[in-house]
Amino acid sequence: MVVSLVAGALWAMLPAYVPNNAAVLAGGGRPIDGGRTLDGRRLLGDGKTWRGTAAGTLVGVALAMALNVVRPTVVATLDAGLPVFSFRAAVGLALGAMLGDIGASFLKRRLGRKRGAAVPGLDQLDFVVGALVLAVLLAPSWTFATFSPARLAVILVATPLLHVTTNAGAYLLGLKAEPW
Ligand code: CTP
Ligand code: MG
Ligand code: K
Repeated sequence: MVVSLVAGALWAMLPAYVPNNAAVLAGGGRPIDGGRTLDGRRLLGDGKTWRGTAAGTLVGVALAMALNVVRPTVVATLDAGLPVFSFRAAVGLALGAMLGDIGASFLKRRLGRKRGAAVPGLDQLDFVVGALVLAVLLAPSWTFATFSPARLAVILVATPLLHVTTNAGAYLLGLKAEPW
């Protein structure tokens, strides 16, 4: 029961979790804001690049399609109600996660925080909000059917924990400049 709930919630969010990590690995190159500033501060900063955003989105969508392929095998082993991703849902989750993170950087620069500065709460949930919003816009019935209140509650608790451990791991491996 609980295992099924947690498995379903995390499975549904995986295409939104992976893009940020893929962007860390693929990042670099031209920043999205092209160096532009607003009131003397960068619009987004050098941490938001075209390459990282494109790679993150592609990896997230590809992961959703791969999860659809392995789903029957997983369901046969673990009796859990795992969602099947429509292509529109996959794009909503993956691109939405990237846009949520970009939106947070826009806010951080307006608050005067430099690239890489930690803003607890915002850093851990920006991509969840972005993913859910774009998924609702692109695939409304899929999103409402998939994200039950119970699954949303699991996501709100589990995501910050997963985000903190993944980023600390990436930092220890030398893949990321800061542990958040
Ligand atoms: N990255 C990227 N494009 C994105 C998101 C991330 O290229 N859309 C890469 C960048 O190399 C970035 C790294 O992933 O430095 C880590 O991402 P994140 O922690 O989100 O960025 P920060 O560098 O911390 O910048 P910010 O303060 O704006 O969040
Ligand atoms: Mg960061
Ligand atoms: K971030």
